[in-house]
Amino acid sequence: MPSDLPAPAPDVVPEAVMKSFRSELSVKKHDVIDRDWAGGIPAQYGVAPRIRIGHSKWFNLLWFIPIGFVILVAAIAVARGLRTVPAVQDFMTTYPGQSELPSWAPVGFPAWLGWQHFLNAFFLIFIIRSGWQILADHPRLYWTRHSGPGKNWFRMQHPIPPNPLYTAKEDSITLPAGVGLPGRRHTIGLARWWHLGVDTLFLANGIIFYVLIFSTGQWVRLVPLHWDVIPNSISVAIQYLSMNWPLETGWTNYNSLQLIAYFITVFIAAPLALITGLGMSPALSTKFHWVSRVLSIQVARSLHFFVMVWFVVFIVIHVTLVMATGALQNLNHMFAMRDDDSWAGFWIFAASMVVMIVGWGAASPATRRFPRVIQKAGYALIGPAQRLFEHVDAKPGQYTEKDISPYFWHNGKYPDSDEYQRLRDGNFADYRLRINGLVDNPVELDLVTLRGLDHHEQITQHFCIQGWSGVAKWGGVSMQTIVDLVRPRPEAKWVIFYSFADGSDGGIYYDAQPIEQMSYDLTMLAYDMNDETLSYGHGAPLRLRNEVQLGFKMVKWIKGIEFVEHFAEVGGGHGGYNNDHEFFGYSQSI
Ligand SMILES: Nc1nc2c(c(=O)[nH]1)N[C@H]1C(S)=C(S)[C@@H](COP(=O)(O)O)O[C@H]1N2
Ligand SMILES: [Mo]
Repeated sequence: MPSDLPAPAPDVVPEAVMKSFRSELSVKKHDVIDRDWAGGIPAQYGVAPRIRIGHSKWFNLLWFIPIGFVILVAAIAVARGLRTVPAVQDFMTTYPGQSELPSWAPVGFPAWLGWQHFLNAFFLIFIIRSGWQILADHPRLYWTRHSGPGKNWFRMQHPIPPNPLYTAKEDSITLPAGVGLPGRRHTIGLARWWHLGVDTLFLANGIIFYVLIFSTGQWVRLVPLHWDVIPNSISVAIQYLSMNWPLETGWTNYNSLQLIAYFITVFIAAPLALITGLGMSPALSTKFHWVSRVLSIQVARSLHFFVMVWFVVFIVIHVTLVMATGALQNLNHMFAMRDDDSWAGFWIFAASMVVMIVGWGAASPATRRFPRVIQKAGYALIGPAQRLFEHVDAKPGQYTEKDISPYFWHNGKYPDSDEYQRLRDGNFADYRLRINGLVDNPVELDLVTLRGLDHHEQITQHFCIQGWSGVAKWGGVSMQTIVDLVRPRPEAKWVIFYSFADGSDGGIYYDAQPIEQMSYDLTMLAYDMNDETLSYGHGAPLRLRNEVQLGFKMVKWIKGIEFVEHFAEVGGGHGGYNNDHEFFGYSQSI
């Protein structure tokens, strides 16, 4: 208890009620990711990616390698055959592969375009790899917000086991450090800083790109302006596949297939990445309920995955064709801003490749050596947006009885202390919720008293940081009721929730939340779930709900609430157990 607190009148408040749970927090310092990472979580590799066909058949995507090869060989044979057909030859003469540009269209590429092209590629390395790491933390995709057994259409993991207390954390899989960023298992906290942090740079680069292409006329080379791009692109496809390639004229005008690929990348895939990314935000989904009813987090997440697939396939084909269709000339165009066969572009390209390879190789080891730096840098970049979205009060956000999910994942580390076991054995008759800190009326409340307070109910959607979701009905007490009861002092700015359960690494689980959010419509302490008493697995006897935040902030098995000036004075000082131990962040509206 901070010493500057005026002591409460001893005859009114027993000493024990003012006792803080802070002494039970871990003060371990985690400044590297080493063997003990996340409670010594062992590596687990899951299974090769597979997609569901029909009801319950699964297709291993590795089959695409031989199948794709056979299809390619067959397509080449077909294309070569087609080119001997007179009608096809006529068609290809009429549509040689290019749409005409307006006379004012710019020729060649300005230097800013070269820089933006490089930065774009550089940022994508980190965005895609950290995206894979995030996917590996919940290696399943769904089309419905009810992410339960039988609902996934994609998985890199075995079917969900029948064990009712199986957790999403147990379900996470390992990625090698050179593939995922930062690699290993359950490193989603750091992966998100990379993903969201570099996203802001990618977005800024993209906005500058849009402004510049539209103000310089370069846009005209990226947008199909005439319907003839369609027959022209078919013509180009036949030319590529028949191994008799079109004339390279990239300096003045792209071929139609190239144009369509660039158009999709710049004007469809990139904006869709942003929109579907934001579609996974708990705060925005709750606020823009009418959007998320249709485009649920899981639709957003699945589409986000397809955007990634598009980018990866695009990059592979793009780089292959750049190299195969006159590499020196093509590299001169984009890296040296000249249209000749000199080696100038190649050397600038080679230097940029060195930067990318070093960046690729260094990112994971550096993250594991300096995770706090990544946490800080990530927060500096995306934190402003995360804080901004926290202010959208979660109204209207509610669902109806028929939206309730049949399966609701469990997560976290279950309580195993004798103290908790004794309370549970006694049906929580001896349970007391201790609320203290910077309040005028510190209290201890038993469950009978809690159930006697104004009843609050809400049907809301849960967003776990790992990516699964579920809708449940929560019954309990609005946090506003608690605030009215204990009367926080003006200095109280943060509210700490303490659990009976330890975190993965020892020391009790806790989380800090801003006091404003305690007055939000959908912030509550729940003792019931789906009209039944809250189960052991879901946090009995009491858990937090705050629907503008991600799931890890909703402490289960709550034993105490403390109002404080700032979370920096509590535990490891980062605003929550997972922030202290697993490098998560404290504002988790996205
Ligand atoms: N005490 C405690 N509370 C916790 C956790 C935990 O590990 N310990 N995990 C959190 C996470 S990551 C999520 S997603 C939700 C999961 O709640 P559920 O098990 O009811 O689905 O609880 C949160 N509350
Ligand atoms: Mo979570």
